[in-house]
Amino acid sequence: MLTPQLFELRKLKMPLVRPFRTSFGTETVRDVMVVRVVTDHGEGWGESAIESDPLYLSEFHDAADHVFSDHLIPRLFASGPLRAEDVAGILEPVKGHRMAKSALEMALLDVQLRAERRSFQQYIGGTRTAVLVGVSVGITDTIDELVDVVAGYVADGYQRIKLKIEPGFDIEPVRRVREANPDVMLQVDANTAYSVADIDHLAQLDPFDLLLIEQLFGEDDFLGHAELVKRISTPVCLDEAIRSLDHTKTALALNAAHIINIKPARVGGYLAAVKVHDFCAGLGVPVWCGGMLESGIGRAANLALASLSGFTLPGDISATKRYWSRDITEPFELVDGRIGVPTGPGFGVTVDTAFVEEITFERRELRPA
Ligand code: OSB
Ligand code: MG
Repeated sequence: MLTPQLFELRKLKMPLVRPFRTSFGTETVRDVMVVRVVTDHGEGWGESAIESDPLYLSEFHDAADHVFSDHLIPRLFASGPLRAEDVAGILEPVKGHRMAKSALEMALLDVQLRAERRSFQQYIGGTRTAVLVGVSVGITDTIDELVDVVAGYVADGYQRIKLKIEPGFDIEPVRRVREANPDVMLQVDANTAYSVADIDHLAQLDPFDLLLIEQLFGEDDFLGHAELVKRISTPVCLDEAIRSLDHTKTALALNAAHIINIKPARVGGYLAAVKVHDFCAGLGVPVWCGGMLESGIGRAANLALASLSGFTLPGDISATKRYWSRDITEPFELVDGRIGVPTGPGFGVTVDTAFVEEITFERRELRPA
């Protein structure tokens, strides 16, 4: 059992090596929110994956500041000695805020597994030593630029490319990238930028042999996606819609998706993510691990998660140099299109605390009242 003594919340400024443009905005410098917990059994790190603005999902940094200090962390302090497995239940009375909850559970899982000298991969029963990964490519000013950027990633060894699309940047970019890369595994992600009125237009993507199309419509539009499934031959995948195991069950019961993108933070944590994986595996539904442009902390955990056998499609878990010129942990490298799964205790990475201190622009400490 662990007794948390201190939660330290930090926001870090991390410049991306290349601006990342999606249908909801462009990021050039990412504000990364990390949590360090100190307990009677040592300390651990978690990452929230929350964005600065509520443009991907409703959670955003200023709201997280408030919910961490006034609602979530006080409940953990008040609960008495706990295990990481108890966190979701303790925080359950607080509605939503799943990414914030995930960061806290993650930090405590890290402590607990380090104390037990077990890796997160061992704990969840992941089997692969390295996982096949892809790269998520942002919208560019011109299609020529997109083709060049994709060529660079293919030259790096990525076998799966995801293109961000939006109205006005969809069929032609996909056509050109497919022509230049006939054998690459190709998929697209709209981050909710379309509506059911666009289905006939989007069906023009069918000839390009896409692995999947991700979240075309609104996060709550299960019926719209079910309509899409009927009218398009490309497999349909959901991202923003999948905020819990219940959302997953709903999506699959309504035939609103063939494939599920599992983002641990979005479903409330890594333990919930394993449950979504298990449920999908039981139905033979393919899943893959999404990414939130995480630092090495989140990426380490995502690699272990993606080593579970049901993750049959490549994840958005790219090598460090695709995101950062310098990360806050040791870097991850791509070898033959794969990245090795960390094997050390906890999430298996060492946080460079001096560098973290250098790039911190906000730091708060929360202690028991
Ligand atoms: O929709 O998958 C998404 C990044 C931020 C928010 C949403 C998404 C993404 C990505 C990045 O596509 C994937 C990655 O981390 O490599
Ligand atoms: Mg997505």
